[in-house]
Amino acid sequence: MSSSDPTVQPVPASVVEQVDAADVTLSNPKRAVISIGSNLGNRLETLQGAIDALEDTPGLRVKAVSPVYETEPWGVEPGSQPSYFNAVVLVKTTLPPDSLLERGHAIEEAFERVRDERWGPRTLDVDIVAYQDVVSDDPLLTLPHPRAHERAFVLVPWHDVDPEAEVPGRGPVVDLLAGVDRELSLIHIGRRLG
Ligand code: A4P
Ligand code: MG
Repeated sequence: MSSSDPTVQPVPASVVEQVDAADVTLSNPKRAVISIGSNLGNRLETLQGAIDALEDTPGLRVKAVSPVYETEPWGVEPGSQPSYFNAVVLVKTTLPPDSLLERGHAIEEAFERVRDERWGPRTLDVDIVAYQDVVSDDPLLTLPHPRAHERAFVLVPWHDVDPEAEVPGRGPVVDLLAGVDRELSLIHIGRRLG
């Protein structure tokens, strides 16, 4: 990674602690699925930076990166926001779910994401789509992500990198895909990151 990379940042002390604590389980990493999205600034560069930052996370290995798709903003008035670039990243990690979320937030902050409105435009959104088979309705970290099963911009790239994937408690991604509106102008922009 180059020294000008904006993702170079100290790993939070709490994350380092968690990794140290998890040391004995390093041989037993957990699978997690992460969705990354950007609809402000240089979207492709931001997604690449997010992947680099994930790769630089202690206790985390990036196993696969999906193709990038250009997608219409979900949940807002059509035409009111720029389109998104979205991708899905499969990782293996010894970080527990809350530390993974914390790391995701730190990566968002490295890209100067401002949280002012829900579903507002953002330089970077990092969502934990799934963590092993964990099902939790904790509002701080709901697993699987409560809207992942109805979002083409998550299901399509996820299926690309893992055709056998299942959303815990919801069923196979391939079946869920049949029920989503693919019209979300999912444009495969023909770039591979990673
Ligand atoms: N949180 C709970 N569960 C999770 C999880 N599984 N992963 C909490 C990540 N965060 C989770 O999120 C608000 C809070 O959700 C976090 O503090 C965390 O504790 P946020 O990122 O601060 O705010 P947000 O993203 O605006 O809200 P929200 O409800 O998480 O929105 P989504 O579901 O993330 O949707 N359209 C397209 N085409 N592509 C996109 O990527 N993304 C969104 C954001 C909307 N429309 C989009 C896209
Ligand atoms: Mg989010």
